[in-house]
Amino acid sequence: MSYVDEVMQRIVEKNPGEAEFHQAAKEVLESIRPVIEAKEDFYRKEALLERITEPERQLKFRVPWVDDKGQVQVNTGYRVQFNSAIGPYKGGLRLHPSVNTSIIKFLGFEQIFKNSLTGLPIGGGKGGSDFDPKGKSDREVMAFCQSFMTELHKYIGANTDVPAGDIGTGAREIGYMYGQYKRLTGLYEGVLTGKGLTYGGSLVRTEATGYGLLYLTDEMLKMNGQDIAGKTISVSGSGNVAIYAMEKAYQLGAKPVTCSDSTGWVYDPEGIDLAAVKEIKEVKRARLTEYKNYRPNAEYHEGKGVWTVKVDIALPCATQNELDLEDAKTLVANGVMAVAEGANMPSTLEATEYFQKHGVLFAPAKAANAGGVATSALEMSQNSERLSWTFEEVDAKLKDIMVNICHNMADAAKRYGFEGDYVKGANIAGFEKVAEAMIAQGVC
Ligand code: NDP
Ligand code: 2IT
Repeated sequence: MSYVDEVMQRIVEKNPGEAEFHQAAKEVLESIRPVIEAKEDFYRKEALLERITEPERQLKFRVPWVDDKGQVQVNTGYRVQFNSAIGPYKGGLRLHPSVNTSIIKFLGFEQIFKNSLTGLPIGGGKGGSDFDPKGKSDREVMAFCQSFMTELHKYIGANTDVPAGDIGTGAREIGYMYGQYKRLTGLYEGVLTGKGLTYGGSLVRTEATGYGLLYLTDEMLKMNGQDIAGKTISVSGSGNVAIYAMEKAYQLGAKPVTCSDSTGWVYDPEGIDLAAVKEIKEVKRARLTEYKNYRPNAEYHEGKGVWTVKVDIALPCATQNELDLEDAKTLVANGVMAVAEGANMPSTLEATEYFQKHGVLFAPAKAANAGGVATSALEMSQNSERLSWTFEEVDAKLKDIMVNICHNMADAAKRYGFEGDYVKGANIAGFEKVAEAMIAQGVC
């Protein structure tokens, strides 16, 4: 059996029931197969694939807190420190009831290659909890965050592991966690990113993932002789990534016509009213059902459905496996020309293959959404030098990074004879740097 197949089989056996982790590992291992097979004996002897798919450390801990009724609640906290070959562990904290070991491991594994693609010195990690911030009071969220950090602070630091936001973790949660870290350690350091601007945050970090997604999409279209201006876009989600993806889409002359949350979705043929979505989601923390109050002529539907709308470009920005084979078939039948993933692993493997077989330009998550973590790394740089850069400076760096990622993924695919296969290209380019660093550092 080939080394890649052998390791894939071992991953499934050693990590039973971890479907999301298997899926993420399979995509990466299949993509880098040509790199491994070119030097199979060498990689096998180094056990490089066994090492890179085994987290350096996995933490799982109890998070007790008291709700507004005086009832004690218990959640599970996670931090997977996956790979530190090229820098301190870096990656977000997801707060969502679905969080489990498999989800945190898939996210941490993806983060290794994404962070490598940014060209910045950051390793891969991820964490979170099955705590659901939805419907909780600010005091309850603070109680949870303080308890979560009371355990987590022992394992993180500005030079060891730097968490950030993800689903359910925004500026409010990062603030509460930062305060608790500072209180417990006495350190005022860049241990978290996505901080508020008054205490070490970076301009553009809030917008970075969505803006970066559009910078990369724009460049991918240009590389293929197309222009983003005038295109219609379907977006899923209405959180941090979705909102700033829509904002940059408008700035580039495109028109987003859909967005969604876990209860329903909106189709607004005139273009999504971004100010309304910001108010509903960022200020009121409410449901998209309210969108009708702002735009009576827009359609609101319960459940799932953004991928049924005819558009030129689809940007999944909600969660993993939200776009399956049936959705891909509908999008292709409706003439979609490009898909770029704002969320992590939003397309199933079958959907991804279908897009690629049907000539759709497809930018995988680890390239397309790397702008968030890249700007987090820029926040770390500013914290280290105790200076803050202007909006224009950070935005220009972000754009540069996304354009570079776009060309690197295209070039790596071409080098191995898979021109236009950006999934292979992104995985290969991300892998090469980490593998070289791991080998140079010996058996560790
Ligand atoms: P937010 O919590 O701000 O928003 C998430 C959005 O997705 C909400 O609209 C939410 O709806 C929806 N959503 C989440 N889970 C589900 C689900 N199971 N089913 C349906 N809808 C769901 O998170 P972000 O915008 O930060 O993250 C979105 C995606 O982008 C995630 O995959 C994340 O890992 C990825 N990402 C985020 C980065 C960042 O910097 N924030 C960087 C790179 C990637 P509802 O509110 O109803 O739950
Ligand atoms: O998935 C991701 O890249 C993030 N949630 C952002 C991580 C970070 O450290 O900014």
